[in-house]
Amino acid sequence: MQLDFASRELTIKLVYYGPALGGKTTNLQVLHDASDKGSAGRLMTLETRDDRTLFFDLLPLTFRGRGDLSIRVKVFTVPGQVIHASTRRLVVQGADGVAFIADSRASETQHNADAFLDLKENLKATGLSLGVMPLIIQFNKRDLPGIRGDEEIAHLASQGREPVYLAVATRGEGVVESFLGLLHLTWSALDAEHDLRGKFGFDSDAFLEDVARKFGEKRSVSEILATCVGGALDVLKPESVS
Ligand SMILES: Nc1nc2c(ncn2[C@@H]2O[C@H](COP(=O)(O)OP(=O)(O)OP(=O)(O)O)[C@@H](O)[C@H]2O)c(=O)[nH]1
Ligand SMILES: [Mg+2]
Repeated sequence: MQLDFASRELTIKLVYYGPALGGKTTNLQVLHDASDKGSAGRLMTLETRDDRTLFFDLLPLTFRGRGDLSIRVKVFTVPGQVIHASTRRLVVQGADGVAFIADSRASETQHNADAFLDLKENLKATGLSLGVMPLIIQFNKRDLPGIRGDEEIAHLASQGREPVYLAVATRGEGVVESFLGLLHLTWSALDAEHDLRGKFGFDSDAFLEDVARKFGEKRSVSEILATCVGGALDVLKPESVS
């Protein structure tokens, strides 16, 4: 998080992490297309000819909070291919929250697990810990054959504290839900740490409602957040994690 007192601008960094071809770039494209044009900046992507992310993607979003604080959210993706290990470490540096985009196909289970371990190690290398990082998990590609069933995912979700969302990113399903789940968790963690509400009178519930409207959502934020299939949406305080 960066706070510029002079311009009353707060910047947070969210990172989409996960195995190669899981759908991270697709998530950002959907967010870019769904958001109103006043909020989203240009989506920057750097890809090879076969659409693989080479360095990272960046989607800058700006929201005017109620009061005079403006919030910038920089959403990054890492390149999932194994060879880009050092780039992932650079991109994840200073992350305030992480969305892990998993591939739902049973055949990809090992790739998901490898990428999750890679996330954990890269966070550790940059002085961050997965234990206190606001994190959501998205099981993407629910439209494909050979996926792990809803029950299996619900069972997995019930064992962890991270909110889990199901998605078909190519159809835009579950994408805004995952993003709002992540923003909610990240915001709550920052508020608990820095008392943004006390210092700026910043109303995070109203902020999230505003963000949902910017994505053309008609549902309330609590309805959207409740689409997660497991995990907890309340925030662990850093001191409660050993
Ligand atoms: N069927 C299906 N295909 C998807 C879905 N989401 C993404 N894809 C496709 O999967 C491929 C990879 O998607 P990307 O978004 O480029 O994946 P990525 O995670 O950014 O991949 P890297 O940049 O290599 O890490 C593309 O052809 C997408 O169209 C989905 O929900 N269902
Ligand atoms: Mg990509």
